Amino acid sequence: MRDFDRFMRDHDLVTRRFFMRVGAASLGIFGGGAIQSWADGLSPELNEAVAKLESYMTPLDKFRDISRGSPVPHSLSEEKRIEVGLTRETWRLEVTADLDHPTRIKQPLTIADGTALDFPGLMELAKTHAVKFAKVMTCLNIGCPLGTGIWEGVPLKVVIWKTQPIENFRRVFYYGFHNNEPKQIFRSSLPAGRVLEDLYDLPPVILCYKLNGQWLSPERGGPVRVVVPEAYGFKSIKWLSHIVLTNLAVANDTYIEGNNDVDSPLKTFAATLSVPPSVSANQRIPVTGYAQVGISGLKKVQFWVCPKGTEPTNDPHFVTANWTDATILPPPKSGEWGGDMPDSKIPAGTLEFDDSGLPKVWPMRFSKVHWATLLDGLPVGEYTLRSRTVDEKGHAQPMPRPFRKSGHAEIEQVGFVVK
Ligand SMILES: Nc1nc2c(c(=O)[nH]1)N[C@H]1C(S)=C(S)[C@@H](COP(=O)(O)O)O[C@H]1N2
Ligand SMILES: [Mo]
Repeated sequence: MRDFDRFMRDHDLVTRRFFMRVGAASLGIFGGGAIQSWADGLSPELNEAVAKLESYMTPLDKFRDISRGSPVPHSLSEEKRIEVGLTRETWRLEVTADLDHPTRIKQPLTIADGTALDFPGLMELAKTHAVKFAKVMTCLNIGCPLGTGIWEGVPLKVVIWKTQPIENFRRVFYYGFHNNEPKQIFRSSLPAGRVLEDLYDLPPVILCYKLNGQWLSPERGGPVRVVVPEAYGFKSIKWLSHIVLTNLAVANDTYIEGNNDVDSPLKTFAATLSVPPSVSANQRIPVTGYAQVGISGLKKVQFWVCPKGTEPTNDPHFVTANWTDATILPPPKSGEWGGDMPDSKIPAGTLEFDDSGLPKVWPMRFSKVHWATLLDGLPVGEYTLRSRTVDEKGHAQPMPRPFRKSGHAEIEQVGFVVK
């Protein structure tokens, strides 16, 4: 479908525009140019592998699902979902003070006194406050991302201000429908400061009701879920029903019980998507992959090939290895973003995209990129290919983020054979 020549031509256009944009934006934290010389790095032999890459945005039915509950809330019948408030017509959100560590609020939003927020109320707020941003959803406990999309919602702070908090407000915790069984509650939390202000130029924490331009499905947590741009998936609570304002000063996420670092932001790492398992001697080898762009940004994706078993033993992170830069692919052209978005285009008004639907900075944080490279031909033997990232500050993976329970950031390795 998208042949190499067209791809190169499109890239050429995009890159020239990008050098200008990135130049203008280079004073921003993440504006530094991460674009490599695409034309130098890519050869026609990569055509097939690059053409086969997944679309940038994930089609809605390709998102992977991490859902607790018995039964899982999105498996309930339509009738039952209507009954328990999991449809846009019946959804209600309560915002109250924590009974144990109460925040003083003037106007709790409760079902009992008819003040709970309903979906039309949320849409009314959306008229003036809606935001959209790109984000890759990743589970802290799983290596690979679950899906990338444009998440749309109303900033959580807008709803919190409606309760008129007065004092003793240090944290927000929140949970969703849990089959009315306290044991099934899956709760997450954030400092009040993160919710009330968009720290470090982050997009706001949102009450999300659309993904890739379509109503949020029951599988993705609809009608409304929280989405926290810089966090792992467990902060983005699905089937949202309750927000609790508390004076508690520490995290109280359910995920703590799994020994997870619940304050940990999304990490940067690279992985391969296609490596031919077996090739002929001296034949060049096309390789493609993706990189997740976490809080520390992404400057480079690098690879290293060595004969199997010849790694240095005194260098666990392969700092001294002969790493070579791969080519980071440019953003898709308008109309080629995928993800079941109308016309395959980025919805108008998405944060960090310009009026023509191009990203202002590339790579984008909390998102992903694809990369590609063509390995030189090799003699017969077994080999190990490794890929890693170098972040915006020049730190190579996995440092300074090597702890598994703060999110996956390993150097990936894959084996292949030359025959
Ligand atoms: N209510 C509720 N929200 C939840 C979960 C859950 O089990 N219940 N799982 C969380 C976890 S651990 C992850 S990684 C993400 C996954 O989002 P997804 O299922 O849309 O891919 O949802 C989060 N939100
Ligand atoms: Mo997760």
